[in-house]
Amino acid sequence: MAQAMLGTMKVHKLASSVFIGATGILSKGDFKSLDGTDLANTALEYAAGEPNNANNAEDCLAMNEVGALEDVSCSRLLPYFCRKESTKKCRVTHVKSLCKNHGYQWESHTGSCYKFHGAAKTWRLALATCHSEGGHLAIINNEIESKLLKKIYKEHVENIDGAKESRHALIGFRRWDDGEWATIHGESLVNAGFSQWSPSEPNNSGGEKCGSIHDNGLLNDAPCDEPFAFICEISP
Ligand code: 2F8
Ligand code: CA
Repeated sequence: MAQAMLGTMKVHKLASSVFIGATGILSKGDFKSLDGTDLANTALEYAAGEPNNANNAEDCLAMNEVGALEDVSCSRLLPYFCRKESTKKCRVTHVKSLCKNHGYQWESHTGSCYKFHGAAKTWRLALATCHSEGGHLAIINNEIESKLLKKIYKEHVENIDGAKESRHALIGFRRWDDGEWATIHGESLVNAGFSQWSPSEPNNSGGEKCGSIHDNGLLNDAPCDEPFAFICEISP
């Protein structure tokens, strides 16, 4: 993998480092890949003196032009690589194994798997938690998925711990700076396939820019900085 990345960097004449899919955002210094693999147990080659957590502000990993790793600030602007499994069959196999490893439940009706996190977190930390498991905050793409998440919510409501309010759980949409509500993948709610707000929502009660699912399966706007339960999804 690293060799292929180095080859691509050469072709594109990238002299600087590139971000790789691993961070220590959730637990400082414990670098994990985006699918949750603990990098402490992996043979990695760091550049000399790295990781050094300079200014106590380096929670992301980058690879330099000779293939060695260094920790860098997540706020830096660097090139990056994306990877997508090549065939649908291959992606499904990969996803099913991720789901199993991280305690997600596979749902044939939607072709995704889901995990209800009862230990409440703010929207941003919930987003990072789903990413660390190889998933994303759940996105509702149709009524079937809304009903399914409502059912999952009901099954786990008793496990909610530390939430500001337990009648809703955070999912993957928010109001962006242009004022529009869109999913974490940048699609409008209508284009994503589900835009039904719960009655009287969004009500921006006390400043609410983050998305949640109400216990009736419909959408709510919720405060970004208060802890709530949340639902992650892994999809092929
Ligand atoms: O469902 C109505 C209302 O419920 C809560 O406010 C009492 C939610 N806020 C929090 O949970 C902090 C609102 O988002 C929701 O509109
Ligand atoms: Ca609201």
